[in-house]
Amino acid sequence: MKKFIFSNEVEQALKDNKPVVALESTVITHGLPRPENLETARAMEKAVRDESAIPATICLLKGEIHAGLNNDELETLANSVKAIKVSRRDIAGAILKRLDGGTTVSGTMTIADMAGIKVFATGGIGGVHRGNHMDISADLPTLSKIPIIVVCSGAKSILDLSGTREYLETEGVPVIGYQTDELPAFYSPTSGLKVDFRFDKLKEIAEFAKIHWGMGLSSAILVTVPPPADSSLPADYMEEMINLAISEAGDRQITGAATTPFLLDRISKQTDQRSLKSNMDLLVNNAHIAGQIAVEFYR
Ligand code: PSU
Ligand code: MN
Repeated sequence: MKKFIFSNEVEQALKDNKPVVALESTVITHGLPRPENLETARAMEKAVRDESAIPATICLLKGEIHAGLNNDELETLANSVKAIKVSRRDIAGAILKRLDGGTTVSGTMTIADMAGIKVFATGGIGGVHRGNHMDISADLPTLSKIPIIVVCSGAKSILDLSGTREYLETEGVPVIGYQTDELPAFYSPTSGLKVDFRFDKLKEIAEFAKIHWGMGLSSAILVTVPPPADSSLPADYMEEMINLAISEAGDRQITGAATTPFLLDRISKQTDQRSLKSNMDLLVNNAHIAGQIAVEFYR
């Protein structure tokens, strides 16, 4: 296995058993437009630091795996027009072909696990797509295999949320609500679906993970956090916007890995960028919560 390139502070924190939070990078390369992508990536790193944890943004640069980026590297990634979207199946190919890559939730979890990181923040996980039920994100089977706390705002409402919820149940991935009884639907705090357990204190979430993994269970723990109230959007309005975008994707025959980035871009345009603002705010909020959970976990 090729060695990773760690930032100095990530390497030191891992050695000293200090709290580290992994951050994904598909959101930087494919999920957000420029320049908001770099702005958000920096804001997420700052949010983790504000909670006294160390951010480890994970990506590939010229075929080398990075965990923790300096300013120049983050900028290079954010401006890389040729960066590919790297899910777990793509890591070896990106190494061999010396590519730049933004890692998805499944790609980031795979690398974070090799590095020994236990907490990870993202916006939303991939899931079961509507319409094509064979289009299931690699994020889901990866969540069933890798023991890491994944802090997110649920899965995007562009997905079949109840199908996604069922998949997580089948695969034994606990779905926790932080201060909510309901699975958030990314831009909206509500989805009509229940979480498995609600916890109001982050300390309880860290304890939950220790008990779960202490029994030898090796799945991830999905911690879902509602989007911040001041920029969240009503579920029925978003449903309308999403249906529009999905029908356009169908007309244009967008499929496979291109589907999620296409839908996000369309929805942002249709909502006058209100969905973009909501997306950015919830990413930063989730990074704060993940930083606090990491601190609790390593206490
Ligand atoms: N959710 C977002 N923005 C994103 C993604 C999800 O708000 O950019 C990315 C994540 O990296 C996730 C990936 O892992 O999309 C899922 O892609 P797919 O559906 O092709 O598996
Ligand atoms: Mn897919």
